[in-house]
Formats: sequence, structure tokens, C-alpha cells
Amino acid sequence: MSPPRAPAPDEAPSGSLDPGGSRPPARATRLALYTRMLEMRGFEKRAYDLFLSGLVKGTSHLGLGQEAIAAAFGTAMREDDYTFATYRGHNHALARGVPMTPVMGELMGRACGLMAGKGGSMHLTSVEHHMMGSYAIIGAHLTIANGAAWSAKARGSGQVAVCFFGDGTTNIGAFHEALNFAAVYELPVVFVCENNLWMEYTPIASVTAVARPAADRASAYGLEPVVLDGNDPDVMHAAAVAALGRARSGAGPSLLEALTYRHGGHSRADPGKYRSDEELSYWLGRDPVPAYRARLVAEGVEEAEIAAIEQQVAAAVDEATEAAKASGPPSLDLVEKDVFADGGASWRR
Ligand SMILES: Cc1ncc(C[n+]2csc(CCOP(=O)(O)OP(=O)(O)O)c2C)c(N)n1
Repeated sequence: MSPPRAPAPDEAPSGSLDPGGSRPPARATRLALYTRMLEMRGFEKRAYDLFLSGLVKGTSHLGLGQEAIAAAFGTAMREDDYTFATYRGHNHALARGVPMTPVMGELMGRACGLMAGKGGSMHLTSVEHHMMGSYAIIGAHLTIANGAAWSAKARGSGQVAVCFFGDGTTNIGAFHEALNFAAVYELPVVFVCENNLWMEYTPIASVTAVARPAADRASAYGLEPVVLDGNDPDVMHAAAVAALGRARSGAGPSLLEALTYRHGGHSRADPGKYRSDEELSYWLGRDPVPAYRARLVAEGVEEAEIAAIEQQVAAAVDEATEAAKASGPPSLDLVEKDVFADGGASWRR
């Protein structure tokens, strides 16, 4: 059997959560979307350079190319809505307003890091910003997002939990359990599948029974199938507004499949050579950052205004880099703080 071909975004089916034909966001929102995407792009490019110069320790997974999804949700969410992300979570932390310096410091294992330099790239959490963690175990956080959503529902707080995950996650049992549970209890949760066509080194299409790994499973849980152009910030923003509104109104969960592509390999040590030049150049031609810049200019935003944003973001990335470099390693006193082990492994008994 030949594997199903991944659909191109323009083949996407539409559901009522699909914002096709909706009006573009207001000018200020569009500038915010561009600014956020630039911050993510500048931050992660710098993180990669710091890795090459030996300053970023441990592994890291970049979301270069996938920025439109995080930026759209970060811009559309209420300040107290919850974010749950995977190990590919730098963009989602920045999208919630976590400042660059603690994120950069965390990647570099410095005392100024978000987790005091002890967690690294895959463990970014800031309860203050309602960034409820980046999770390394595939699928585990969908059920945790349900817990946050259930709590919000019980408290009547109006908060929504948004849970981001990759296409490979749709073949994990926890994905199906979480979708069923959320649908049965009508939880205020939005599940966002960032379908970048690849799992770790495996094309999702080669190991999945359906062509659209998230959307084609939606009807099993009474949900609409929605496939979106995940590289279009306007489309993603409209979809985020619709799904958040649906959750907040008590209508229950949504499952969105956003088609996108990671420009690099799976993790920092992977050059991603298993992908064809043709595929890579197709998706580099759909890079959301320059495409959105061109759209803004074509629609009347002054070059000077855009250039000022670009300068501001570049300066912020430099500042965060220098601040993180200037910070020392975590203090030894922290070694036994925030860990389960008590030194005697009594929890095993
Ligand atoms: C339960 C579990 N199984 C296997 C792994 C190993 N693993 C790490 S990343 C990955 C691929 C995940 O692909 P996808 O969900 O598409 O996310 P992406 O990396 O594309 O963002 C796998 C299998 C894991 N972390 N957790």
C-alpha cells in the first residue's frame, strides 16, 4: 500500500471553524502578529547560533517555520487562558509574553533561566504567564490540558486551555482518550495539531491510516474536521478567535489541524537530510515571516514602520543574549530543590 499523500493547504476541507472568507484582523493585531513572529524567528535563529558556539546545552527543538500558529494563538488568547506545548515550545512561551532573557537563559543553563537553568529547552513553564509547560512525552499533555479546562469549567472562570502538539501525536493513545474525554465533558479546550508532515525522522503519511491525521479523526469525537493553512497568520488568528469563542461560550472542545513545516531537522543535532530538496524549497517558499511582511507592505503598511519593528526586535534578541551570557550557572543550593528525590529514594518503597 502506498502511503497517503499529505494534502496541500489549499486542498483543505472547510468546516464552520474554518475562517475561509473572514475579514483580516485589525491593523494593530496584524502588526502584533508580525512582531511576535519576528521575535520567535530572531530568538530561535540566535539560539541555533549559540548552540553552534557551544553555549546552548542539552537538546532543543526549533519551531522555525511554524511561527504563525503560536503567534496567532498568543495574540488571540485571553491573558489568563492556559497554554500547553510540546518540547518544540520556545515559540509558545514567547507567544504568551514570557520575556526572552529567561527563556534564553534557560537554554544556556544559566541562573537567570526560567527554571533557574535546571530544566533546559524542553521544560519551559511560567505559571505567571499561564504557560503551563512544554512536555517531552508525546501526547501526555493533552490529558493535562483537559484537567486545566475541567478546572476552569468547574470554577466558571471562562478560561480556555489551548494544547499544541505535532502530527505524530495523533497516533498515540492519549490523543484519542483526551479527545473523547473533552467531548463527553464539553471542556473549554482547543487542541491544535501542528502538522509539519514529519514525526522525528518518519513522514506522518507513511504510518497513518488517514491523510489528515487530526482532522480525519475529528468526527469520531463528534467534532468538525478543520484543516488550516498554518503558515498564514491571518487564517490562524481567525481560527483561534473562533475556537476560543466556542470554548468560552460552553460549546466544548475544538480540534484544529494546521498545516506547516519545520525548516530544520527534528532537534538541534539533526540536519534533516532525509527530506527532499523539492519539498524543502516548496515550504521555504511558503515561509510565514517574509510572506506576511510582503502582505503587510502590499496592504499599505509603511516600510519605515516595519523596519522600526525589525530593529526593535533585533535589539531585544541581542539584549536577551547578552543578559543570559552575563548570568552565572545555577547555585549549588538548588540541586535538591524542585525534585522528587529526597536522597533516600523512599518514594520507591
Ligand atoms: C510517548 C513517547 N514516545 C516516543 C517519544 C520519542 N519522540 C520524541 S519526538 C517524536 C516525534 C513526534 O512527532 P510529532 O508529534 O509530529 O511532533 P514534532 O516533533 O513534529 O513537533 C517521538 C516519537 C516520546 N517523546 N514520547
